[in-house]
Amino acid sequence: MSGYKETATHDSCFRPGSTLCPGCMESVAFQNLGRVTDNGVKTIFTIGTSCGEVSTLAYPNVVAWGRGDAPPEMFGKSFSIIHNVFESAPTLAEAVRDVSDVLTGCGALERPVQVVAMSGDGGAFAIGLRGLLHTIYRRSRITMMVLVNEFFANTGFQYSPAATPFSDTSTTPAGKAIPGNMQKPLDYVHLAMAAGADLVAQISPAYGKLFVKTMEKSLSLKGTAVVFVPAPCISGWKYDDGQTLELALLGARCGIFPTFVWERGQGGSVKDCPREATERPRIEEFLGMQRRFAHLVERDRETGAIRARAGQEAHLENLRGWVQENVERLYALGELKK
Ligand SMILES: Cc1ncc(C[n+]2csc(CCOP(=O)(O)OP(=O)(O)O)c2C)c(N)n1
Ligand code: SF4
Repeated sequence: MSGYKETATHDSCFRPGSTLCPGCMESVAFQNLGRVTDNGVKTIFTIGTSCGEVSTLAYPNVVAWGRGDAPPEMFGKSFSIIHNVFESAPTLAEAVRDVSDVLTGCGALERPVQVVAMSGDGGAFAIGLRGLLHTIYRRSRITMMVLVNEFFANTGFQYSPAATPFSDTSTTPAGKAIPGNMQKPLDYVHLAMAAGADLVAQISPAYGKLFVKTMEKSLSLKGTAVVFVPAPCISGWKYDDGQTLELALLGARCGIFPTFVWERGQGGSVKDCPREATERPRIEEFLGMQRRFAHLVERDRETGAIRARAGQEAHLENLRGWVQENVERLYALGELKK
């Protein structure tokens, strides 16, 4: 594995020209992953329909992938990216892995390749959950990166099973009838561990070094690695320009999506998010920056502090309870070795 500084000098295969919203966290994830995969091994990506796909690969108008001027004969620099239906990125990656291993085995391919599947959380946790779990269960040697923006974003910000409780989505509209999304998020970290992944992480590219290190480790494994990437979405979370990284760090530190890295056989840990609620930033700070929670919290005109709106106190307390449960569960999962 190369050091962070060295990786920063690699050629990213994600380049200018995408139509992702300015400030979308997905472009930061793609930039970093693009550099990590410039490691001398041919890369094959599969990408399910999602913002990350429709905004980077709408041939011939938008093609935001490509690595420098490397000629095709530079096998280690080359990569392929296969667009597929939105629920099937892991299944297709598994098929690519099997075919390429056979081709390498019989000498038709010069060297082994690395395979990375990418999808949104709607694709991974709703329609594609069965495919994702079976690919992990079969221990396929792929890295899966799930971009968790908590919506089906590119089709109109519908609720996904990763949506934070009480968030306003187009299918759980906050109003008189309901206070936004009333489901607790799916425990996807635990599911990936239970299905048999060798590495499971929840990490934002806002933690640059750890993100790169986790991706490098994922690519080096013999089994399945699953990296969940919390992805603040400026259009759906509705925050001001320039706040993407701040929200990514705050969301991790206050316990909404704590940073967590776990390896089978070694266990894991939660980073930068203390178990005690009093030692973490208040969740109100995170909620108050986003208009998807505007029905839940407001800024006190006198003190400037973010607080529950009148009548929403019980919902905020309920959310606080889920956050504590979430943090404690990840601490407990970190203790598991297998
Ligand atoms: C079988 C099927 N149903 C519906 C769609 C329409 N569709 C395309 S992408 C998408 C949502 C993708 O959501 P997610 O995976 O979370 O990615 P995001 O758009 O949030 O990046 C939907 C519903 C489709 N392409 N195929
Ligand atoms: S809608 Fe959200 S996830 Fe999609 S490109 Fe815009 S910021 Fe990114």
